[in-house]
Amino acid sequence: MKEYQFKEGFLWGGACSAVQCEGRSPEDGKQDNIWDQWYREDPGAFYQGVGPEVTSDFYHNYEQLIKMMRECGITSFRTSLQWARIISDRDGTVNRKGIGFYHRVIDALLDNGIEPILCLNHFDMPMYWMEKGGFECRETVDAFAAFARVCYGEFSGKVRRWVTFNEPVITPEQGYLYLHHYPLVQDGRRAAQVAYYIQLASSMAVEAYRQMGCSGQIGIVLNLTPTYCRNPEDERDRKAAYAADLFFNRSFLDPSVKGEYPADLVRILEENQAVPVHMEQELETIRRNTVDYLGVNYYHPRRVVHRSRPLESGTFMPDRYFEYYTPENCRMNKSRGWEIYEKGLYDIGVNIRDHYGNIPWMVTENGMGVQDEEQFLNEEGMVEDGYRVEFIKDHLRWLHKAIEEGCNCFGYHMWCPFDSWSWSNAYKNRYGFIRIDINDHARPSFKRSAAWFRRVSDGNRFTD
Ligand code: IFM
Repeated sequence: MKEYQFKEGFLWGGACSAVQCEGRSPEDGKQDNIWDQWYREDPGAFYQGVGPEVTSDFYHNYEQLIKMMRECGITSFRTSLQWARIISDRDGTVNRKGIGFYHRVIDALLDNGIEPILCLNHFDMPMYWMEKGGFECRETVDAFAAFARVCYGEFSGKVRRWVTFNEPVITPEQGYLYLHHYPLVQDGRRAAQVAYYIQLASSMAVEAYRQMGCSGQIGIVLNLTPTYCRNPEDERDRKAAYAADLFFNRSFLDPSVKGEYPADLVRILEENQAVPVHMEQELETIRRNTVDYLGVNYYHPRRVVHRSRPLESGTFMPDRYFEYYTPENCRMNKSRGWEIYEKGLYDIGVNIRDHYGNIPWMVTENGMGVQDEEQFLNEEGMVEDGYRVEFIKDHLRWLHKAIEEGCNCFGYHMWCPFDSWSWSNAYKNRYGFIRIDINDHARPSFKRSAAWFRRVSDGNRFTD
């Protein structure tokens, strides 16, 4: 039997986002965000027509869920602050009731011995800014920095770890290229502008944190997806992987950690007349305001090969430079259609160690979404999710090896401690240690994996 021991103080916990757990709950004056709007326009776009109305009902049920999370061994929890719950309009009017809700959540977390980690943006653009163009509009960037200041002013006395954006690449990628998120646009140039303004907004939020003299740490959460090419002997395949890495990993990793965009990414954007509108002073803000730490969301690798024929597309798409392929015999999480490749986590750690100054980082999301979990209910009504325990162990082994080899990882968070709503997939895939019955939100229940995670967290170790 092998024992995997983690260092004292290693963070064991979980993450969710405001929209995915709170429910719309507009009774405190929350304004609509893009998810509320999209659901109103097209409920059929959401799995089984389930929209953001109720989600896990955390807004009403947070005390119970927080207590249950602690019982699962969760000692730190990341959620996000909904911009549209805290700020009511484009004039920046602060909604005291929204602020009050987040104070109550933070206090409940602290009372239960859970460290809160707050994220300022998790895909939840308020409609009052979307109407102006969202992150295509420079004014939105200033408004985001102002929102960040309000949040630090209110909560930084209680919260020591902050995150500017969760998975910032998702907005340009899914909202402006691949038609999976609102506003469902396909335009490479607009995507590049949105990506640049989100990076600027993140850097300005870091700047504000330091200007206000907050004494904790501020980071960014990136969904780093290690990119592997089919044939490393083939230069065309290596180039394909290099380009995909530039678009989907380094577009935020380099400016956030090094303060600079990769020269080759800039060259590709120039070749495609897709360089965003920018000012020298903004680039200076990005240069000067790099993050204190990095959050890494890891689910699956990216497998690419060189293009066999040119992409036929009216607009500039990153896919001009590569094609996807699925290796034979790879293991898949069939519910999600995502490859399971645990070593990717180790490769990420080594890359951060060797190319990004070994900046402190933590796994901010990892997890296994499983469809139709009802089939695993035992006679007592508990989900027997041994597959989840195996999934986590397989990833932790590689993480442990990375740490033994000098990688500076300080924590591991699961997505998500309780079942949560997932964008257009709604409640299709379940991730939690705690099951949410969407017909009876008041009766969440533990899955088998909950007790296992509690033992890992209590002992700071697990055994094979
Ligand atoms: O639900 C999402 C989350 O919002 C961001 N990371 C991946 C999760 C699972 O798909």
